[in-house]
Amino acid sequence: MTESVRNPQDSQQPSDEGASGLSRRHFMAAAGAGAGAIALAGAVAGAGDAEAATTRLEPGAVPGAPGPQVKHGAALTSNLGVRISDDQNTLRAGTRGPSLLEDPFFREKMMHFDHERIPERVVHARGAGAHGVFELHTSLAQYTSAKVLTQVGARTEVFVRFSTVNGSRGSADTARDARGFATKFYTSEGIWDLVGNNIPVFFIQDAIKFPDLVHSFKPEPHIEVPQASTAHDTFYDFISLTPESAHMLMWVTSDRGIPRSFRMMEGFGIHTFRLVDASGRSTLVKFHWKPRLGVRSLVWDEAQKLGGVDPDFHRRDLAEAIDAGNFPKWDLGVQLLAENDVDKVTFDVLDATKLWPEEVVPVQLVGTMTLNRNPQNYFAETEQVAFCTSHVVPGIDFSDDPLLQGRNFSYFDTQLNRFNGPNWTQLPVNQPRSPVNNFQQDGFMRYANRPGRVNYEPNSLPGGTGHESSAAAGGYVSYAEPVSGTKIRARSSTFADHFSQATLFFQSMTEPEKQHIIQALQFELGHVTVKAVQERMLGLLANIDDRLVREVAGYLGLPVPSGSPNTRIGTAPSLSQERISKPDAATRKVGVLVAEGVSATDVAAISAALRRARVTPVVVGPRLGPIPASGGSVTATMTYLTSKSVQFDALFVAGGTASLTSNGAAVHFVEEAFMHYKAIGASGDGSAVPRAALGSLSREPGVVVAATAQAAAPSFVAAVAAHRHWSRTGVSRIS
Ligand code: HDD
Repeated sequence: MTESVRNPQDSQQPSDEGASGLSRRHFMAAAGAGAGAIALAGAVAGAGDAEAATTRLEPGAVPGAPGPQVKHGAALTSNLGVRISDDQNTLRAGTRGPSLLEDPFFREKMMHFDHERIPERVVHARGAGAHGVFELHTSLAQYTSAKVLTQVGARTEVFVRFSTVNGSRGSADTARDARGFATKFYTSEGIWDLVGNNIPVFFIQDAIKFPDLVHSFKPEPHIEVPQASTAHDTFYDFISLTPESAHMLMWVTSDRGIPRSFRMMEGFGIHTFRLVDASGRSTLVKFHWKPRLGVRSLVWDEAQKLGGVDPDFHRRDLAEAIDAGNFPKWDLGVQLLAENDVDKVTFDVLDATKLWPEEVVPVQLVGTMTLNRNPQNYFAETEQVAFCTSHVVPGIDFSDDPLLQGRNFSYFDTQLNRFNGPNWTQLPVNQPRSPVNNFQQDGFMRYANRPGRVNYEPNSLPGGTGHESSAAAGGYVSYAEPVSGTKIRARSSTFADHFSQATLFFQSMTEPEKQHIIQALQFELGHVTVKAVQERMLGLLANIDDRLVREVAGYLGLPVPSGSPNTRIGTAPSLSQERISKPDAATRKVGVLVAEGVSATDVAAISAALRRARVTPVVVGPRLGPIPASGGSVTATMTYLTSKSVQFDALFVAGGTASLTSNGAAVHFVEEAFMHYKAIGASGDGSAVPRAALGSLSREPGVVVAATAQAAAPSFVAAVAAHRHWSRTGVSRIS
């Protein structure tokens, strides 16, 4: 192809189809040709049958893995497969002359780079994902025809994406926020997306308020501040004027808003859905994910520091756990309510700001999800995965929850924005594992194209396949819900109680959990600069709990308004993560602090005891590599410079390290871990370090000291399993 250097003054600017010849059209044609093998696999095999023109992967391809269609050879090539002879220098007129516009390799590379980003998700931009499998152990055949919920023992492939809601893609994992918990089930009957959060209720009742809610919590638009934080005027202006948000506000300001790990969060489908059986009978359902590791959180000071020390804390934690074979597991639970029983509960089942207390409607566990494979390519899998609440399979249907109804529109729409067209269902991570067959065609980046002349239904010409399926043959039939009504913009009066469940939640917390909510609101409202907003927020809190509003108002230096909390609502212990989580040390990370002269025996003994409890010990030393020790040497993989206490669940100071008392960073490790209520262990003269850091407090709960590491190990592991030691008395003095 002949090319010429264009004069930059030339009025005819080089276009996409300009001088280089590497036009957009070429790329699309190339994508179509290169991908033909997968696109046609089903068509060729199944010509004339109902599976023609499917988008299934080639046999042997890793489902969801990036680019099974791209052959990666050893030689560098252009996207068109031309081998590259020099990837270090642009083509230029003489070694010191100007670059030539003709250079097709430079232009292709730069054009591609310039277009690398797709729009980040407007919410839930920052996330981490993993592949896994869901296995059903208890059939729900009595309620639904969905095979994923009825075929006991069937293993359904899943992809899960966890996320924060507020921050942009590069923000920190540990911000205070709800966490997204979205699961894509690749069922034998098509894709089912359960797009939930780690909190069982939502801020608003009607989807029409979602853009306002999101605008209010995102950075304020004039100077785009603050990032990934709700602690600012506009959010509380909106919340204080939106009393239906009171319940979710309690959850976000509780420990649930700062999880220790994605692996230690519950997940909730939130809305009421329907299970529909083969005869068309509907049962209302709420979906739950119960983590096998219990529900655990960070403390706020730690979460903030982690935002700087390790903004990737949660994403790293998930990937490392899976790499280490510590596959996180969740049990899938359902709460079932007969359609006729909706009047027997005190809340409206269509109101997403309400939960069904487990004490009222028990959760039945029906299956287990295991995440066992990390993505191979973040962009191809975690970024390109596209969830839609409207992705359901036969036997699962929607309720009339106005938030869910609005979501069913929004997710399709947002994927069009993210992928610039409707063909995102052909991306490997989004492809159903069941056959696809219809006459939709063309559009940006379509690569699985149907061969032949028939592209409509009904048809009779050769090559035209595709028939409708009855419910008995697996066709999706919507629940035949009788619907009638006056066209109206109004909410049911049964949506009006905004505070009872907020009070129920607060009252159900343990004392430390209550304190954390109070402190979180002191922090959040302490950042609000408009007094009227603070006052309105106090008015809202006054309707939740007397002590809550008193302590927050006192902190803000404002009068306590009167309210009328529903104190007779009682408690629901299932809402308290402290009450529902059993002690468990498994998969935690412990920093073992060493110095020159440390006892190698102690380091070996504590490391072995921790590993037996499935805890990962990490040796932290004054420098990396071998550290001379008494009885040999130990290897430090982190240092007092490259790590901070917040990266560990607990610390152990091995014997032979008394010299660390003069190492300010090491002493600070212990001081800070204590302030974050973490287990601290020490053996031999290593106990000098907690003494130097904590003084008389070194006898507080969760501080374990013994002559040898072997002697300290059982109590120390138990202290790690307790996760945090809230009954410490000296924490506020240190902080
Ligand atoms: Fe949403 C993303 C969860 C209400 C509109 N949402 C998104 C994700 C999760 C949730 C987990 C990220 C999915 C992923 O990892 O790709 N959203 C929820 C929950 C809600 C909720 C649990 C309340 C019960 N969302 C909600 C409403 C609307 C949206 C009311 C609009 C009417 N959500 C979106 C969106 C997003 C999204 C704009 C942004 C990126 C995306 O969809 O794929 O469409």
